[in-house]
Amino acid sequence: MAHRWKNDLTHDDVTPHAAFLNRRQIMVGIAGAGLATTLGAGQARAATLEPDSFEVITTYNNFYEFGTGKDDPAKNAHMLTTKPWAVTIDGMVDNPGDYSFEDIMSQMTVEERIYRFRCVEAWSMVVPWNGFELADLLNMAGVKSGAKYVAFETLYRPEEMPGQRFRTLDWPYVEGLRLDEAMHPLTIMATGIYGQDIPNQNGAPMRLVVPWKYGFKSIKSVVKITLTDKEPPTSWNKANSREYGFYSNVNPNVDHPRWSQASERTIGGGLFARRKETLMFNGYEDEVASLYEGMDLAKFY
Ligand SMILES: Nc1nc2c(c(=O)[nH]1)N[C@H]1C(S)=C(S)[C@@H](COP(=O)(O)O)O[C@H]1N2
Ligand SMILES: [Mo]
Repeated sequence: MAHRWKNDLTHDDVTPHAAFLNRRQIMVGIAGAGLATTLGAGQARAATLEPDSFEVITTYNNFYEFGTGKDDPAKNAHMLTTKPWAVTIDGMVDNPGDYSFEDIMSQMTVEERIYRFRCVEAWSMVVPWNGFELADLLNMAGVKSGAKYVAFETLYRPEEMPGQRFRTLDWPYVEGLRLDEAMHPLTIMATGIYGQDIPNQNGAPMRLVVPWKYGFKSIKSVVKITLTDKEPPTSWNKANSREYGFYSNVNPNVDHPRWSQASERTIGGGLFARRKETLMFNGYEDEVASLYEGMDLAKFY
């Protein structure tokens, strides 16, 4: 069974990104000194991951609401106002309603999660998120028995999101998870990077992060969460169902129709960044493979 990541960090422990390199060396040092056994498995593994810089994570983005270029979100996302912000939680829940960002944050425990992040376009980075487990938010709303899926929706506000004036995608951006995927302890709602509020271009004020799935599942700037008994539509599947399925688990053995998924280009490594082999479930196989036991992963891509 998947472990719950025991992390003693709270928002008070946040590390300014300028100091992060230092701390990263400490973390690697701990692992090297053999003390990793006193940490949870996830943390021990995190200690060997090298996060990308704040600069890289916040300037190389996919956020089509602000344009399709990788540098468009960093240029345009300042137009987005994120205060006030509310998330509607509805459908098969005991306590449906509009929850303000502040109300949610007052009830959630924020911790740091250093995760691999793998885009379906075959690039990847390692990101130090701050966030809370989605399960905690869903439990706050009270999931009714019979609910099987969770649907998510991004803000629709073309005045502030210039990309929404073009029909690149059918707006608003929507995503979905099976309920057990949504409840998995690795699935988080991220509200920060490097201990800072999450920048608009990365999905402020709150975005999903599902580290074993291709990046497009990690929907940004969420305004609506709906519990349902039917598999919800998802944006990239609607745009091209042959190329993008509902599950979209990272899988080096199932190629995209137009390119291989066996390896990935690491962003932020500079000129000498080498391609690295893509890992099954993006390296989270021990934690999540049981969710898909007996499923044909080539069919349910
Ligand atoms: N609303 C919304 N969410 C989105 C996207 C988007 O265009 N719109 N792009 C997705 C894709 S393809 C990726 S790879 C990640 C990128 O997240 P990052 O820019 O924080 O690295 O966000 C995902 N979430
Ligand atoms: Mo992506």
